[in-house]
Amino acid sequence: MELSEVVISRAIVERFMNKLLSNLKVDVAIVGGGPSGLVAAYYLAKEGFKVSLFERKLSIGGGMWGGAMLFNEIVVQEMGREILDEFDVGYEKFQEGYYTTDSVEAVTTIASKAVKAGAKVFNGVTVEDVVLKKENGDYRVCGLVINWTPVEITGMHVDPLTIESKFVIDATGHDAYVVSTLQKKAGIRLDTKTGCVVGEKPLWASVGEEDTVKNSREVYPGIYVSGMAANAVCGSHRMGPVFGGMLMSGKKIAKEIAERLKHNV
Ligand code: 48H
Ligand code: FE2
Repeated sequence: MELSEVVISRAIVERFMNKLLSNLKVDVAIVGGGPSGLVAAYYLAKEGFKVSLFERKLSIGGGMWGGAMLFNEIVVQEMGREILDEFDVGYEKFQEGYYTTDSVEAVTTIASKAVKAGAKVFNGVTVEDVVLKKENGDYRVCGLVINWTPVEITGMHVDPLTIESKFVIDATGHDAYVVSTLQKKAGIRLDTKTGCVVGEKPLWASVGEEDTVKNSREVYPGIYVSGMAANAVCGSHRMGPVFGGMLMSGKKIAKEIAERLKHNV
């Protein structure tokens, strides 16, 4: 069969436009395709909710690809082991309570499960802002402001598009980009001990890991933080290359958001 270049182009344009059109209004819009964002996407999509995930880079996986100092192995402690089992990620016991997994296997397996569960990933897309509106007298985050990453990189003055969502998850890692931008621009009070983005503390594996899960919550109406962004916003430690907390963080907020969506609260 003689291939038609026009058909190939039309197929891509039409399919992409349909995908984008059907994701302009979603239940949950996730910013960042690192481990916490991907795990949250999986559990929410599996429950049947409409989930889209926006990732600035071409690849999803965030800080998990490189293991530690490019040694592409990661450690998952007892806390995250149930998620490795649920996702069927292979791992080996190193010693009591410490498991290791190949970081490439972890990223590809978790990402594949999230996509197969129905989460739609838009890569190469940067979230530059949120939609903030007054509803019944109170402000609430109601969606995302998106643009192509190359537009951001080149600094071209091109206006963005918007996504409407019932909940937003800031899973942008150390920068906590979405919540930081919201606080800077809107001057609002976050649900943290200072009312602001408190900032990340130096490395302490145990405390950082426990806190990542505790801090994964709604910090302003309509917006949750997960993973490293949760510790950056709430002011706790980084933890180094141990990933149980990242995985459990995504699962925790997915469960909370799913309950709220089910009961419409
Ligand atoms: C679209 C964006 C934007 C934006 C950023 O950093 P991540 O892997 O995030 P987590 O929290 O799931 O995992 C953290 C983990 O990787 C880590 O860094 C650990 C455990 N560190 C410990 C330590 O001591 O250092 O992924 C965040 C993703 C990335 O892929 C970014 O490209 C993406 O979010 N992102 N996407 N719009 N504005 N900002
Ligand atoms: Fe990190």
